[in-house]
Amino acid sequence: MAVQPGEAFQPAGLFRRHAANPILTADHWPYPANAVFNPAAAEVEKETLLVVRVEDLRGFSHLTVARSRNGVDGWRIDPSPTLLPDPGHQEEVWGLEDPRVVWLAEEGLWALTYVSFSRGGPVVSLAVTRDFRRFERRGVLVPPEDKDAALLPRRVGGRWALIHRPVIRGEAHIWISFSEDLRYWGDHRILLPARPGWWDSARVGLGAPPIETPHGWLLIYHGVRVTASGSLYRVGLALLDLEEPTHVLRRSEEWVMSPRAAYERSGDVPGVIFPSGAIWDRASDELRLYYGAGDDKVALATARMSEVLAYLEGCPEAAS
Ligand code: BMA
Repeated sequence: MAVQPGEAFQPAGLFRRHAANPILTADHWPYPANAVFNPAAAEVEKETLLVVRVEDLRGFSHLTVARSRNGVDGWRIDPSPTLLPDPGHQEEVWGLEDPRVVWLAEEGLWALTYVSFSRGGPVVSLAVTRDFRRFERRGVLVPPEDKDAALLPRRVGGRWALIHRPVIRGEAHIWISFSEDLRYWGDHRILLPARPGWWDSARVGLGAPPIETPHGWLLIYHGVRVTASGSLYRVGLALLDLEEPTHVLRRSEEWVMSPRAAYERSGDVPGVIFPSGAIWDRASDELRLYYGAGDDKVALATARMSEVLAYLEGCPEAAS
């Protein structure tokens, strides 16, 4: 297979950019939009469903669903916004951003965590849905500033777990919190800290929701370094213990994806790869990673889950 632009530069060689990238842009949209990016991803009725962040021409975001049989092309996009900010919810005044979606088997519901942009700063909100048409808002989970959140799809030790990224004293680490009822959250602790001096020194944040594998919960996260020309968003990996998810088993020292392709180095915010959804096809071993590129397009990279897990097993243990 021909090497895609930037392919040769990916450490570990785990993720391959899809030849059809970028797979969705504002030009595909059925109504005027500035940018489409940072989508949640789910497999629904044998189709790939993306909940895409759409930025309108005022600079506010909302969420719109796109469906495809193969997850690459032939997208059927809702003709109008699927989930708009609700004026009845003060925290949504400046829009809805960066959704993640998880199937909660116990509840028989999809849980959509997204960033509501409030006057007090960004916060994480939860909405649940059965059909991606009607949504029930469950409100804000923890106080601002908070972003980059997803639930674990099942209880661990009898409790729900939320992985999220508050900013406290200017520090932006990935945290984990627990709840009996998906409403009141506690036992907050740092899970994956930003690493001073490293490629992920300025900020880290959860990318796709954690994936349960035989080796542990796979975390795909973004790490940021601030450079003379702005922030550089790259992708790293970690593995959490299945029943004690506060325990980080492994963390990649190197990034596994970095903005190299032209569509990642251009856009409204050049130099950003922002993974937000992943689908693992257990039968074929394929892991599909959906990400925002340059804050205005949706792109796709694929990997073999067996290779990702073998790579992580070779990574050092990480103190949590
Ligand atoms: C983060 C979020 C993302 C965005 C990224 C890069 O803080 O706001 O929506 O993709 O910055 O600009």
